[in-house]
Amino acid sequence: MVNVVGLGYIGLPTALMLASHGVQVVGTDYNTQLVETLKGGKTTFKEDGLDELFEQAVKAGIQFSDRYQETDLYIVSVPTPYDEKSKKVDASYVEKAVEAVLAVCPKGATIVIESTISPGTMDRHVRPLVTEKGYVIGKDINLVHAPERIIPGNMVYELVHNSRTIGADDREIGEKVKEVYASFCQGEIVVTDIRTAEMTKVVENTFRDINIAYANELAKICRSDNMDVYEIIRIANKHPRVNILQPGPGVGGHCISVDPWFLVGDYPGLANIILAARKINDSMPEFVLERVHNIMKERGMTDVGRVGLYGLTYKENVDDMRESPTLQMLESMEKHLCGNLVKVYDPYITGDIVPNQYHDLDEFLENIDLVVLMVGHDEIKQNLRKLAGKVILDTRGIVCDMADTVYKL
Ligand code: SAJ
Repeated sequence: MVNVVGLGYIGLPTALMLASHGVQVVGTDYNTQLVETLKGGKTTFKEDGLDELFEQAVKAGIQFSDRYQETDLYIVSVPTPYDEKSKKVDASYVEKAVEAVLAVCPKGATIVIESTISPGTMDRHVRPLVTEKGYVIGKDINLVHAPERIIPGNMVYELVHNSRTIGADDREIGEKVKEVYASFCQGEIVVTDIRTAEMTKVVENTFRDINIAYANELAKICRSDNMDVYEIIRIANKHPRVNILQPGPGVGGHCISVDPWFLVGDYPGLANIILAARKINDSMPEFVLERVHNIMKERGMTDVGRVGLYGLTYKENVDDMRESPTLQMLESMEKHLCGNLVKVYDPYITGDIVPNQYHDLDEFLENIDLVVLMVGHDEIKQNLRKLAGKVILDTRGIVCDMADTVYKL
């Protein structure tokens, strides 16, 4: 039996996937409300294919509990934020989860950490917890790091088809854990050591952050000299060895905007491009705000209350608002004392999160003159005609219209 600890964005789909492929699974989370929701037959976030997977897993007998189970294999998937001050990984959730597991697990158990951790986290934060209990690592308890790679919006597909990394002290244990993942994973599963697995995961997300920062810097350069950054990236990407990502209003989510900080925190003075990229991406919400200000000035608009932000989530077609550029922009607006005036709408956010939030696209559009497209949800892509007559600031490059009412980043 596998006890999956932490039933969030990664733990839940992983638990469901294992269960629906014949593995006996108990999913544990200390959030009793979340466990009750799952027991009541409902998933806790929206994701393509997740409800279907949930149904299959329930049929296969998955169980949910707020208790840690006594078993021989644990998969820990809890948040790893970064410490605001030191920029280093905040491993406290991982530590608490491992402590809870160690309190119940039998000797010989394997603890797999799936959460993203910076290189050396296992050595500094996890191994001491095991040895303090008097256990010998590799004999009484085995430690493994198997970072996930799935992208929100396409998680279910990627769980099955992506390649995976398994980091283990001991090759044999690595191979055993590989077998468990191979129950559903059709991609290549590479077995390596723990530190390599830790570093590889952080390196992957940092690569994407740097690439997006390059696109964002190009957007600023092109804006300053009246060039079309989208057209330039489109043409440059026809080169067989060039693949520049897209500029946007900032980098959100709990991965790409967080993981590079681990390297900055752990290797100050060495992580220079990485730090610069973080700063560029973090500057984007303020850059969009400046664009709004300039467009309003150019068009003689004075009422911030007629400005609407479309999209609250950190990216398209997900309901996740963590580190969302829109929320960062609203924070900036608050500093300029206009944060509570602007109107906001997102089809994925049903609760009331910010002031002047609408829950109907038509009603939202009726009440604004300038719409800032912060997120390219399919909903707006399918309803672009509804924007007729509005001034549009498109931060996602989704509007092809060349009218003089359409502004790009
Ligand atoms: N973004 C851009 N321009 C782009 C692509 C993305 O501005 O061209 C923005 C998005 O709008 C969003 C942010 O970047 O705000 C991050 O979104 P994302 O879709 O690039 O990535 P995440 O954070 O949803 O998921 C990433 C993925 N990592 C990589 O692609 C290297 C995923 O595979 C990881 O599993 C995930 O992080 C994670 O959990 O670590």
